Amino acid sequence: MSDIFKELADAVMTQNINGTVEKTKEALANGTPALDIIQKGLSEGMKVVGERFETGELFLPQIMMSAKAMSGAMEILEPELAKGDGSESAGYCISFVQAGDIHDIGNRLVSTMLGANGFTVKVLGVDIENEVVVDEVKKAGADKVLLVGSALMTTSMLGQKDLMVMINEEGIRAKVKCMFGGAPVSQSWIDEIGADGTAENAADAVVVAKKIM
Ligand code: HCB
Repeated sequence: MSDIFKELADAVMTQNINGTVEKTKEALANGTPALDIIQKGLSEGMKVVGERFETGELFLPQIMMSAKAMSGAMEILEPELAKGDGSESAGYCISFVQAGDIHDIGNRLVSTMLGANGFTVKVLGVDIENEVVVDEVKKAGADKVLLVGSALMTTSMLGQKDLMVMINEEGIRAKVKCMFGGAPVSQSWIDEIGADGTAENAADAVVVAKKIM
């Protein structure tokens, strides 16, 4: 890992809120692409934070501080990521985090990247019940709608399976493409629930979204 990416990851890992923002500004000023700052730096730090939480080395208040550090950096990076490529509309998306789940950092990132790559994105936010998603699909004027759902917990991930059932029962499956992601989501889960795709990160999400739409 290059020095700047290591420094960004370290700043998140050590809950250094101001340091994360400063390092992000420094990296941008040096010409580092915003997406690299996130994927090669900040997200790597966040991965370690998650692992240390799991092994009991870090506790919830520390994760909250790391999340605050990353969110602070994202406020600077989102306008950079949102600078679109001027492409024609790639389609309409509804983006949300499953009910019971408030992890929004990854979902925000994916939504911003889709917006920057020609998609019109309606962001519903966190802790969204499946009924709300289905209502939004019905309300959408578009012929085809891409659902961009995130779940960061094994518990909230189960809501994705229920959503697929509901979409089929409501008779709207033909107009909906379903891309689900988040740390516990795997391709085998996507196959099991009959969704259309998943993505490891925000850049990959754009590629998958364009492919399945
Ligand atoms: Co949270 N938490 N957390 N947490 N948290 C996780 C998710 C655990 C895995 C940590 C662990 O145990 N190792 C764990 C879940 C375990 C499980 O279910 N198996 C966990 C837990 C247990 C909890 C609480 C229950 C803790 C408690 O209260 N005791 C609680 C739950 C609250 C709730 O949701 N009801 C909780 C709370 C928190 C916060 C508030 C402190 C904070 C969230 C702040 C926020 O989001 N505003 C937090 C954080 C930060 C994490 C970790 C450390 C990082 C998540 C993150 O932001 N990653 C996470 C550990 C981990 O994920 N391994 C931990 C960085 C982003 C950029 O990555 O994976 O979200 P991402 O998104 C990627 C990728 O998945 C993909 O692209 C994104 C961008 O690259 N993607 C998609 C995402 N969505 C997509 C959709 C698509 O269609 C396509 C691709």
